[in-house]
Amino acid sequence: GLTRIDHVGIACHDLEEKIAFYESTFGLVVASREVNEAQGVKEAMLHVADGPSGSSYVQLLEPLGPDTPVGKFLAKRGEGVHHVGYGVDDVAAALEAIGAKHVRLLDERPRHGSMGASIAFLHPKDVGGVLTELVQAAEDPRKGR
Ligand code: V0V
Ligand code: CO
Repeated sequence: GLTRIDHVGIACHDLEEKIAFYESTFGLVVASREVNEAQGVKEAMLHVADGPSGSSYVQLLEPLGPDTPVGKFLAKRGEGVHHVGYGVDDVAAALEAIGAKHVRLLDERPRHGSMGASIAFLHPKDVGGVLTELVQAAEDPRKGR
């Protein structure tokens, strides 16, 4: 099952500007910055809290181009919440279980996510309009960071 809210993904035009906003407004601290070519994003994870099953973050997302998931989202809807990422212990097992429930999987098998995690997305049209991500944290880096 789901073990925590791992992150809330927020689409923005200017990553550096939004990082500065979250730092100065909420006092959050950047835990990681990455470019993920396969996902078409430049992203930052800002640490929010640690819990018994791992940490939670705000993920700020800037598109690498207009023809990417976040680029298309920004053109259509503007800046705002793009997806919710839930923690799972085993993303492959979660995909199998959820795929059997008539929820379309955008990823048949796990892909590379932020901070070494294994991730997979579920179609927003099958989750009440919410793009949903499953996140299996890397063993070492994410827990208790
Ligand atoms: C699109 N739609 C959304 C949505 N994006 N609804 C809710 N939340 C979103 N984020 C709606 C859109 O309004 C359309 O509905 C419909 O889905 C089809 O959208 P589209 O604009 O035609 O775009 P598509 O179909 O080409 O692509 C949409 C999907 C795509 C969701 C399939 O964005 C995707 O595969 N996303 C998964 C990968 C991703 O998002 N990567 C970036 C984050 P109407 O208007 O027809 O009703 S990477 C990340 O989080 C990482 C690395 C990490 O956490 O580690
Ligand atoms: Co994400």
